[in-house]
Amino acid sequence: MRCSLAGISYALLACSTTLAAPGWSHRWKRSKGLNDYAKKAGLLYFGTAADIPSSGENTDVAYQRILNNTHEFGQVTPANAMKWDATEPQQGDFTFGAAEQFLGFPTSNHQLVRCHNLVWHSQLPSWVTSGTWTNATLQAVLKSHITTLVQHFGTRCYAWDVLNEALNDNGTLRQDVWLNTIGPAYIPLVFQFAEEALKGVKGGRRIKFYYNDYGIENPGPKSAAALELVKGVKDRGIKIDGVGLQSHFIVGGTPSRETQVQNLQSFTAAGFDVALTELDVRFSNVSDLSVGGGLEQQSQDYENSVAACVDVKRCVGVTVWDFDDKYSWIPGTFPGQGFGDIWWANLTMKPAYDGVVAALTERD
Ligand code: 9MR
Repeated sequence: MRCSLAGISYALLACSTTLAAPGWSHRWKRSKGLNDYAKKAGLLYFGTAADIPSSGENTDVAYQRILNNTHEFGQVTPANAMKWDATEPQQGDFTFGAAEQFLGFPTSNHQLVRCHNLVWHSQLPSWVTSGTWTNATLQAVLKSHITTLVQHFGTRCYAWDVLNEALNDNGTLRQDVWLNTIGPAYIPLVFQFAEEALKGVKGGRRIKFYYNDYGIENPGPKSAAALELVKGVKDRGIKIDGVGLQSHFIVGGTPSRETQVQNLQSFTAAGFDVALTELDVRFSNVSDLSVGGGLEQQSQDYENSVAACVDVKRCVGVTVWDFDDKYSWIPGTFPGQGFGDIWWANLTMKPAYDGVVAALTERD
């Protein structure tokens, strides 16, 4: 089948063959959702990122209805609201308004929150990237930021992505302000600062600390380097609980279920939890969805990824990086690519939604 797309509503017409596939007509009658199926399959949650409050999602009633439906999502991740530029735009001037707005609903709704993130090379305010730092002054900046955020949000965070994307694709450490100023020692240090901050958080030891990265879903140099990185922290006796595999995939280019299982097990065998933290499967050419294999292949790619998590004992959950195309980060970052989510922009489900359900209900 070929879906030539000029826009979303046209996409639905063009792809009606697939949308009429078995399962589609029953979706409206379902009382259960992805989080229900995930828990039944042994996962802790099925979750999504949401870009509240900056994207307009918070005023989109139809979007909110799905986001807040705990049958679908038992976990949420703030796509931007807790990042450094949002939380410490000026040195020592902490602003939690956006993050608090994000947290409003999940808190009352008992959805777990994967807090994202404490240390990253991107979305840093210019006072960090253009500052004149010594090793000691930059360590003090890191310690202040990490301590303040960990203690402010406390156990409202089920988990923290303490460190995000510290590796290059070849497995070497990424050159950024942290590495260039402090050296590789910054890595155990940021986890140490996060652990020390827990002394000020009642019940804080239960907050899970993660290293989170993309391109580590296949065995290879980057995945091996991520394993060494997390082992290096753990071997120093510093708290680190898990590895987040972002899982930003391309239709037809997604690693197989077996490959993902084998790769996930390399981390769990070393004593780490794992989670798929930012899953999406994008089309490389939005004007021709047959490239890569079409909607059926996208569904299969989602199914393989979620099934891999179900297959691995310490894979705790799967988070999609927003659930519908309307708010996807993909077209902005990869022009001409997109439609990577499990709902279309008009909030109807794609075959990919059924792929996720199939993975979660395989053993029923
Ligand atoms: O979804 C986020 C998008 O709104 C931001 O513009 C972008 C800036 O880098 O970050 C996106 O989220 C990223 C996440 O924090 C880390 N992994 C990759 C995600 C997609 O770029």
